[in-house]
Amino acid sequence: MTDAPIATGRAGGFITFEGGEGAGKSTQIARLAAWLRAGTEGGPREVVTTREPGGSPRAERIRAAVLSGIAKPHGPFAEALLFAAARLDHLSTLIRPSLARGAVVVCDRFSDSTRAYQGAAGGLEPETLSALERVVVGPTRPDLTLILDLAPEIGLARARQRDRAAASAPDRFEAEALDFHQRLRAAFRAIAEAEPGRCVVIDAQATPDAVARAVRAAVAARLPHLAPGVSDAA
Ligand code: T5A
Repeated sequence: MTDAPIATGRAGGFITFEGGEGAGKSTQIARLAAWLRAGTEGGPREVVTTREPGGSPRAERIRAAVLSGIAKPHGPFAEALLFAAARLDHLSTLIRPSLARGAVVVCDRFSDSTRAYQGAAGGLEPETLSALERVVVGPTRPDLTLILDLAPEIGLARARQRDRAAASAPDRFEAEALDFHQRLRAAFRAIAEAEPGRCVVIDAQATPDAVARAVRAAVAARLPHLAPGVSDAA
């Protein structure tokens, strides 16, 4: 994979969050969106927060099926195809139209998750995933990817605590063994190392406030046209 150009000339921008289970992506996306919505001298900015798998009605139906584990017996290639089908719909119905009207799109997971989960941890060859990514994602690649890096033991403990509080069971991937999650962490770090122009690794073990500051600093440095006037605003 080649490194992506930053600040592609879009008025808005496409920002993705990646990382292992319970790394704090949802928490940080809500905080970043609030900061970005503060806008610039031109007034408040449109910020679209979304997630994968899902983000559009058809893709949410695929999400429910995949995370129930229904496709697991078919293997990682079948699962990658289902994530790709969800992504196709998400891109065409939400992400591309939002970017086209100048919004900032902040997405909880994107194609790096397929590379890490179905590729590095699941065993699918990188060439297969590159081909899939080329046809599904095409030119709509993220301007910035924030990789929340955390020891999987800590992330899984956070996710389990949250699941217990919500009385819900671990999903298809949370239920995988620890070595699967260790391969994921290594895979996300490798993606960041291979594409430093697009990716920033953030230490996700710090407090939510400290992580939020690091996220805002990365956005301000990489996509300065998106930074509100006061870069450390809450
Ligand atoms: N998947 C996805 C694939 O296999 N291939 C693909 O192509 C794609 C797109 C999606 C699953 O699908 C897989 C990956 C996933 O397994 P999901 O439900 O969306 O499933 O799960 P995740 O994306 O992993 O998200 P989680 O909801 O599990 O975790 P988050 O969003 O990273 O974490 P968050 O913010 O919910 O925080 C977890 C808990 O920790 C606390 C929060 O309050 C919360 O209780 N917390 C912190 N605690 C201490 N310190 C901090 N800094 C904290 N930040 C948050």
